[in-house]
Amino acid sequence: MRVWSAPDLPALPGTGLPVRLYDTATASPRTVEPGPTASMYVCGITPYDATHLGHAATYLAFDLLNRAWRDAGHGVAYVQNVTDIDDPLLERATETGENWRALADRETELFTEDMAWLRVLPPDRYIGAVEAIPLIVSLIQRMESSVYDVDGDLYFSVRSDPAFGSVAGLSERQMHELFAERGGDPDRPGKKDPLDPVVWQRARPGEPSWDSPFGAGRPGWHVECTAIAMEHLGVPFDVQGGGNDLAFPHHEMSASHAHVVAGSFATAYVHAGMVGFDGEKMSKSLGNLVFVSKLRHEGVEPAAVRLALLATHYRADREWSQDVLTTAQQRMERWRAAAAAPAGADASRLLAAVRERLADDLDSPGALAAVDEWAATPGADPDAPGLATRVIDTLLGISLAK
Ligand code: 5CA
Ligand code: ZN
Repeated sequence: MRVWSAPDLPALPGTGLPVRLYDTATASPRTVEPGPTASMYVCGITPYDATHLGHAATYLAFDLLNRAWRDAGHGVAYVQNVTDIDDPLLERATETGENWRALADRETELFTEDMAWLRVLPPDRYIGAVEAIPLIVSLIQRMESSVYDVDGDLYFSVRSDPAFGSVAGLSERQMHELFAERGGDPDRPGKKDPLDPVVWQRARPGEPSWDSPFGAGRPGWHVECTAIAMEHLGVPFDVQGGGNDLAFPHHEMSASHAHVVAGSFATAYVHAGMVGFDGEKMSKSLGNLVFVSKLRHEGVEPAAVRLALLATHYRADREWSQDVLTTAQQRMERWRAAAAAPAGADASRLLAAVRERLADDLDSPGALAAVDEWAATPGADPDAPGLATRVIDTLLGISLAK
């Protein structure tokens, strides 16, 4: 897939701190200690509708991590997928009469434009499920005795992985509820365990399919991310990321698929909170979406959208509203005024404070408060506005230039 262009990262003096992240699997904050190259896999979109502010918030969270790791002196190997073949995409294409491939291409293109507009650092590898089918097929072959056939569909036996359940840490009851809610088929007769997910779905009439040693069909969802992450990062890699709606079943299943062939998957599982609107999770099925492209076309500044989303900690569920945006716009004007002044308060203290806040589980509200304080403090240092502008740009991705 074609990736979007990277924003500039102005150089900063010194280096950032090791980053502590809250890991869902251990239910605790821990310092992830990557090697020279930190590696992260962030689940990409299912391209059947435009990027909404919930998607944007999740990708911004991992953009902060990417920036913090680079600032700490690491290279970053960043892989993202596009789920360009899956039930919701085919259902939408059928509803609207559009070709599924055309729909996926159009929405993927829109997403990349939205990400570039928001100054999100692009992944190094941006891989569609369809182009990954050969990888997925060979992974399923390596899963051997963990995979079984139900009327031509291949399922993964969750009980073949002794570590199954270790990512999301949920009770059996919670797992059953979420599996049914999020695309699973617990009641299908012939399955060994109600939680077993499909890894290869045989061809259905009217649906696209690809040849494989298991017959014509298409890949399951979880195995897509396992295959792409294993091929393009190798295991273990440092961080598996996404919104908290992916912890179970998606990240649990993806990890289990990898466990049975390679013994490991990600070192830490990091999850962003859900963005809501009108009191509900922003979701395609609820139809309560605020699209990034709509704000973009209305002439809203990307810096204000970033600032609005970063004003809340990435792990917190939150509500989007016009007020949240207005508050961010006012804040940005205060920052702009301070950055345009001929002199200001010592910005090396600001740099240290922003680094310290980001290293603490990407505490963006704390980092923003440090900028507020800098902007409100008078000072005589002529280098301060320039350095502060670079700190805000490189570490927070917010360009104060109009
Ligand atoms: N293609 C799969 C992942 S492999 C998928 O979940 N696609 S998605 O388009 O539904 O979501 C893309 C990303 O946005 C996921 O990380 C998801 O957790 C996140 N996301 C979806 N809705 C919201 C929301 N309302 N708030 C925050 N993040 C969200
Ligand atoms: Zn995924």
